[in-house]
Amino acid sequence: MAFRENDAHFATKALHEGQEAEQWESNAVVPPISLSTTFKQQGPADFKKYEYGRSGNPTRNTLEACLASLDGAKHAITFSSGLAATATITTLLNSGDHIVSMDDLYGGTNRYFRKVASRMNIETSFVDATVPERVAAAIRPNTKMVWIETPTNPTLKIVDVRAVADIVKAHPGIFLVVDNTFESAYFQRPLELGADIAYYSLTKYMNGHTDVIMGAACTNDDALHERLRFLQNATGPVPSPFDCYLVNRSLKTLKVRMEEHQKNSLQVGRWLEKHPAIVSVRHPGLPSHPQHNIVLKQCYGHSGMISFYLRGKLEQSRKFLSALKLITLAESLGGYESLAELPYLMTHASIEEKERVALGVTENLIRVSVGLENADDIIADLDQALRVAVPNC
Ligand code: P1T
Repeated sequence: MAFRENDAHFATKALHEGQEAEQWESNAVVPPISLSTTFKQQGPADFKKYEYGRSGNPTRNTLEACLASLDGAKHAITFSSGLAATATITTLLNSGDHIVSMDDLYGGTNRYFRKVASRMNIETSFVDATVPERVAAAIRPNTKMVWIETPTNPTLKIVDVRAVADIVKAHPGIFLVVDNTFESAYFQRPLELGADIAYYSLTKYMNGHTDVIMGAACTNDDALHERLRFLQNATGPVPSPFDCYLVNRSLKTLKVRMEEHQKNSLQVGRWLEKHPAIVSVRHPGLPSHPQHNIVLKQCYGHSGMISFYLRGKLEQSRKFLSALKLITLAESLGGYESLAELPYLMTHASIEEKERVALGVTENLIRVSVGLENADDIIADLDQALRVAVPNC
C-alpha cells in the first residue's frame, strides 16, 4: 500500500501565498524584513493596518498568511517558540479546567502541563491516546482541551486523529490540538482530520535550518484565533521579524526538503532493520511499524524521524552516540543536518524515570533526525558507531 496523494498545489502555495509584491511600496518580490516596532498614525488611534510591533508586523503577517494556506486554515498565528505557543493556547483555559493529553509527548510539553499549568489549577490527565477510547474515558465535565502529538516524540507512536476528533466533537466546548511538529504541514494536515488547532514547533521541519526558535497555531475557528491574538498581545510572546523572514524563506523549500528527508530516512530505516546490533526500529513509513495502516490513512508521507532500540544498555548508547562523526549528537530535529540523541537523558529527562521507562523511553532508545546528507554517508557513520558500541555484532 502507498501513502495518500498529496496536494498537487502545495509547492505553489508555499512559494506565493501571502507573498504578493504589490503589498509593498517597493514591489519587492522577496518580502522585506520590517524592523520598525511602531507605525505612524494619521490621527490618535487612526492607523492603517499596523499600530505596534507586538500586535502585528508586516513580515510576520506574510509568514502567517503562507502558513495558514499550507494547512488549509483560515488563520495562523506565530509565537516566539513552540512552548510559547503551548503556553498561550493553555491560557485559553481557566482555573479549574481540565486537559486530556497524551502520556507520550515532547518532554517540554509534559513539563509545562505538569509543572506550570497545574499551578494555575489546570489539571491534566495523561492517557494513551493510541487507544481513542481512553481519551473518551478521561473526559470530565470540566475538560476544555484535548492535546495530542502524532507521531509522538520520541517513540513515534501514532494517534488516529479522526477517531479522537470524533470523540472531541461529541463534547461541545472542548477543542482538539494536534502537535504536527514531526510531520510538518507537507506530510500531515490535522485540520483536514478534524482537529481545531494544528500546532507547530516551527523550530523543526517547517524552518528546517536549525537557526530559528518559533511556534505556530493554525485554525479555521474565528473565535479561537481571535482569543489567541488577544492573549498573545496581552502576554507578549511574539517572534522577531528577522526570524519570521527566515521561516517564510524556508517554507519555499519545505516540499523538496521533506521528500528528501523521507527518502533518506526510509533507506536508513531499512538498513537499521537488518542490523544485528539493533533490537527494533520505529519508522512510521515502514510496514514494520505497528500502526503503519493509520499512517497510510492520515499522512501523505513520513519525515526523517526514526527511533531504534540498540542492543545493550546505557553504556552502549553512550558509546554509540559519542562515536558518531557525521551525525551530530544534539537535541532538536528537523534541520538539514542529521542529529542523534538519547531521549532518556536528554529531551525527556524531565519525565519521571518510572514513567519514561513505561513509555519505552529507555536507556537504549536512540532518536535520529535523518538529514539531507547522502544516505550512504549517514549509513556508513551509523555502521562505524554501532561497531564501536556493540563490538561483537
Ligand atoms: O523548542 P520549541 O520551539 O519551544 O518547541 C517545543 C516542541 C514542541 N513539540 C514538539 C513535538 C517538539 O519536539 C518540541 C521541541 N523538541 C525538541 C527540542 C526535541 O529535541 O525534541
